[in-house]
Amino acid sequence: KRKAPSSDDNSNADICDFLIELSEFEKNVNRNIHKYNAYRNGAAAIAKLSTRVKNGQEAMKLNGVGKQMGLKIDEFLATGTLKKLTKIRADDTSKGISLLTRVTGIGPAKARELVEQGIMTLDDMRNNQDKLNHHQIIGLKHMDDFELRIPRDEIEELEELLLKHIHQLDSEYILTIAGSYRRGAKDSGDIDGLLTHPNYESSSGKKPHLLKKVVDALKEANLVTDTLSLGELKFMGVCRKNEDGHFRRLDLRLIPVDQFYCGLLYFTGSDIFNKNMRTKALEEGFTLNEYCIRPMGATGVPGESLPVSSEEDVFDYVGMKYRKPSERKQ
Ligand code: DCP
Ligand code: MG
Ligand code: MN
Repeated sequence: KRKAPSSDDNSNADICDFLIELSEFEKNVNRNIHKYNAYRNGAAAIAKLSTRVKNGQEAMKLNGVGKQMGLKIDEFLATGTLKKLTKIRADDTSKGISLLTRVTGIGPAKARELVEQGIMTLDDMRNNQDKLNHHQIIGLKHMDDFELRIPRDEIEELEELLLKHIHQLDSEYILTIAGSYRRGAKDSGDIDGLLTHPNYESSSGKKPHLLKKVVDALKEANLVTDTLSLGELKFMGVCRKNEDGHFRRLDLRLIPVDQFYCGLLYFTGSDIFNKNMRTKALEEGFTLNEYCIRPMGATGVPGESLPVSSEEDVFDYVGMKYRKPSERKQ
């Protein structure tokens, strides 16, 4: 599950926290993605301030904070709470949906469906596993572990172990751990592994065995303990460094070599950085995604993918100065 951005070490952490709580409510209970984004953008704008917000009026000067949010900030500053949140927190349906969506594999729709059948607690779920699919059962089983952050040094150890077993299989595989880890984070929510192989190009057609072989070998080595889903190009599952370790969420993506650097750029993130870079690319007449970068023709139809042999190449095309992974927060 994607975690809400951490709001600690900012002078308006309490305000950001209540905005994030409202955003989660909009996403999970109301399924209103616009309001979800609005609250998140508001929280992000306020988190950047270096001084304490004095009132709603002041907050409304920020891009992303509107009248309604300004009024809520005033109520919060005056009373220390928010009537709307108090109500949400006391509502059984909201409480149930918020709890159930913490399980990986359970989205807002499934959570509501379960809550409407009277399944409101984790124990209710444990007693009704016939209503869950394999992904959801594993998500429930490891919920506590999956909510823990993964320390950087553990990912370093796992990287070495994964590489060892993958190279025993075929020394030509290339594995890179992307995501927040590659950006230098001190801890991560999950492990995002990118896998490629010099013999595998986007023109060479499907090579389904390339990923499955790796997953099978990692299972054999007891590093991978569960599969949540496995496609030709994407594995979502669970790994563990040894029998005493926590269970960790591991994603592996198989990427053709010629698309590797666009994939690496995308899966290194952050998501906000990606959004900004895509916007810049569009302004410069390119369309950029996790696979390739293409020039936009005059008719708005993208042309052939451009050759890319490093992340720097993509920065060059879109006219941005290269930024190291650690400089890609936004
Ligand atoms: N990504 C994106 N847009 C999304 C989801 C993901 O651009 N909506 C990209 C950028 C992310 C990367 O994929 O950095 C990996 O996704 P994660 O959800 O694993 O995010 P992070 O690795 O950045 O953070 P975390 O430590 O929470 O895993
Ligand atoms: Mg990640
Ligand atoms: Mn991930």
